[in-house]
Amino acid sequence: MWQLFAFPLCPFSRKVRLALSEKGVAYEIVQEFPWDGSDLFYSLNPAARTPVLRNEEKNITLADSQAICEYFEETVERSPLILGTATSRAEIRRLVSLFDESFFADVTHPLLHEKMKKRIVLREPPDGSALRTAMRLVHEHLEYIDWLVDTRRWLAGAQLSLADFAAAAQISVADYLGGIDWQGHEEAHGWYRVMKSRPSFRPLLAEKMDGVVPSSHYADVNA
Ligand SMILES: N[C@@H](CCC(=O)N[C@@H](CS)C(=O)NCC(=O)O)C(=O)O
Repeated sequence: MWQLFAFPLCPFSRKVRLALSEKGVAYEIVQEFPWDGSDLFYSLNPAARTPVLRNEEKNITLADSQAICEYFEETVERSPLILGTATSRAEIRRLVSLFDESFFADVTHPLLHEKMKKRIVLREPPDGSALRTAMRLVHEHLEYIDWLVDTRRWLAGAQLSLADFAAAAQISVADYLGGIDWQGHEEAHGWYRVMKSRPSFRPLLAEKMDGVVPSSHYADVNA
């Protein structure tokens, strides 16, 4: 059995959870907070970041969400998520990296820092100006998703892919933290509602992070 070392609001762990679930790979969660991790977690990933995936029987430890997703892409045939021609696969990887890096840096990380870490770890009030900047930048990312959805069936092209799950994972954390305003982003909103209603998404929407209350519409698949 795979064990995923993760905490509920880690967007990279969410991306892995969605991919594992789509591929039908069973796993159990070991709750781990990177800022207060166990000796085992730090020994498994000296970078001290979630997600880490461990299979003790097979003596396999994987770290970094993209390395983990690529591992299962290569070892599990069911539900390919990096698929199509070499050009299509390059486009999927480009978008995954855009959401993992730019969306995270512009939106998810500042929201996590101001609304989660300051609340439960640092015991400091959030910085309003950092939150306003994140709320401004989220519109630019949602505008780009509007454009993608307007011109393609799914974010990276004709097929559902890891790009959709990487984006939805980041958005779901931002939405939990009240950082998503869909006004003026009907296309992106419609796409996210479809993502949210997939069975793989359900366990994420049902889960809460201790000490951080989700936005009122977060778990509503119609909102
Ligand atoms: N590129 C890595 C990024 C992982 C990452 O940044 N994880 C965050 C949590 S969402 C973390 O562990 N940060 C360290 C900390 O908060 O102390 C991946 O895709 O897995």
